[in-house]
Amino acid sequence: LEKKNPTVVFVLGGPGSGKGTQCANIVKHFGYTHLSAGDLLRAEIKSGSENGTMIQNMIKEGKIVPSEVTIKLLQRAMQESGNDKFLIDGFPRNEENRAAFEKVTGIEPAYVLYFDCPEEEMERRLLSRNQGREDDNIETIRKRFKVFLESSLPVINYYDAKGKVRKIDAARPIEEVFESVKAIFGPKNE
Ligand code: UP5
Ligand code: MG
Repeated sequence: LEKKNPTVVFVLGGPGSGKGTQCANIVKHFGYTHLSAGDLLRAEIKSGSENGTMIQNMIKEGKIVPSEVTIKLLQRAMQESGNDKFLIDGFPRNEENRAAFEKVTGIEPAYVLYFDCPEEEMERRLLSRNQGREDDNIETIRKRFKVFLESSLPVINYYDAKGKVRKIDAARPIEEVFESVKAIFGPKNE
């Protein structure tokens, strides 16, 4: 029965703001399952699926993959997890993503973590990440920043108007950022 009403927290913020890093910490302390939409899309490329080439091209250009593709991957991962508490990292990235997810799943997020970080800091982090991501080059990084400002920030504003955004200053050391995250998830859950 609980699985019909899962708890979902959207984890949003610009490229390199630290979403993945902080989600890993949250998982350890608070028993959530971490679903990175970007990781699921990259796994789909590697799996050799029929959508792989399309996804790869879109990621290289910093563009947002069609909702139905991403939502299918998220739904499958939620079902396979067996959990009922999810951090959905890097999704929804535009209004269409947001509306389609609500319509298809019937799920509204409990709240939205927003990792707020200046572009120059995010750029530094991405350029020194060195994990072989095809979108971690300066040309694609600039495109990702533009898409974030134009398409993803409006989603954050939408949830902010509903009182659901928990904004965190992400331009601090990892441990300090996590202290702020813990204050939101609540010591009672630790
Ligand atoms: N780092 C982290 N925190 C730090 C801190 N406080 N101080 C110093 N360094 C810190 O961190 C990035 C780097 O910074 C790491 O080296 C880390 O050690 C260091 P990370 O935690 O990986 O940041 P994150 O916000 O997760 O950055 P990421 O690059 O994953 O964000 P994006 O939003 O750009 O990437 P994502 O994987 O979500 O999406 C990639 C692409 O997939 C998109 O551009 C898009 O093309 C596509 N996509 C869709 O189309 N639809 C979706 O729904 C999702 C993705
Ligand atoms: Mg990430």
